[in-house]
Amino acid sequence: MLHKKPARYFSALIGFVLVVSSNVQAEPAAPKLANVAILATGGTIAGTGNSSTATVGYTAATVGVDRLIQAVPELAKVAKVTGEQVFQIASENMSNEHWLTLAKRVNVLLAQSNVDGIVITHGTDTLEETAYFLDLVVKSRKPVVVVGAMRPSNALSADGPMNLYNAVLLAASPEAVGKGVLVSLNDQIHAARDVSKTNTSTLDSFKSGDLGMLGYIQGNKPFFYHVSSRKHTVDTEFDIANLQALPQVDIVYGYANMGPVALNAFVGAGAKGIVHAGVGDGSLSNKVKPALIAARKDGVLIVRSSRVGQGILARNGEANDDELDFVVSDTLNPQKARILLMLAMTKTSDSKEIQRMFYTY
Ligand code: DAS
Repeated sequence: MLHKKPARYFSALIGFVLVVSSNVQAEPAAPKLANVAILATGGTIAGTGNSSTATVGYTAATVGVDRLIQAVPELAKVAKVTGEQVFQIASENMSNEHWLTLAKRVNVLLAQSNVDGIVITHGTDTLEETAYFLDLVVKSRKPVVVVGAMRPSNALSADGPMNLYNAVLLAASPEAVGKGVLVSLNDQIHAARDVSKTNTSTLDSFKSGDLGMLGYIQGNKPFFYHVSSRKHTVDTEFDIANLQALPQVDIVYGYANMGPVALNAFVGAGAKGIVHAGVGDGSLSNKVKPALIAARKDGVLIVRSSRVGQGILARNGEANDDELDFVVSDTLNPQKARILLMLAMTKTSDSKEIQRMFYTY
């Protein structure tokens, strides 16, 4: 009888183990984190003030990319990040050469299978310009997010750490793939084409005006409500891979009593294109119009834009663009019209072709 008992107990034990093991769920494997490369260029997000309440009059571009990353250990929960100090400048000093270097580096990294997205930390002063330039020349659908801060890194309630966290989270998210270059500050997601810095110092400075932002970042997730209707990244005709320089394009600012001096100085200094940031719907004063016509006759490309900042610049509205052979900027502000005109001129000098580009990007 005894020898039968062990067999009975043994089969019961086997049964028990089988029941338990079938109910024990294997720990779900931790989700694979995306690889996000952080390219640092300087700016306030890397700035320091001489006190925690100094939100103006601080020094930009003093904190290196490794310290920016160390300051936000939570980044490790949303992505596997690497850091690279591409520049360390206040962004008012950003140049065409910086843009070409940065864009080429971005395209090299995005072509690598071990890079899933890129975050660029940047000063806020020209952030919208760098973002739009990249929007036109990055040749990948992988997310590229440009981020800055309105307060220096050591300020009370500095916005940089959370902006950086959100930017990395966004760059690591599948929802951001194929959306073009994005700008994220203040829990918001903006398209590079339409966002501008609209306030000299407040946290909500970056806005997309009438055309609207794309969405929010909330509770560690991006929420998109719109997509840009204009072509960008892999769908553009621009390629800077072998470009060593961009054509010289300058902006003349419109105001009451404006004269032709600035315009003539730019043309005299070799500008190949002029963006006229006119009053209202791009109106041309009687003092400036002859100089613009003369510049056009000398082969300088002229784009009529507006200092107003919102709205469509109507072709043949305030000037007979067909007769004058001018281009209009559509809804691009002057600083972004300059960027598109520079890239357009790497492809053609035909004003009708360039006008098509302003209605495409
Ligand atoms: N000088 C500003 C710049 O680097 C500081 C900033 O706002 O980022 O753009």
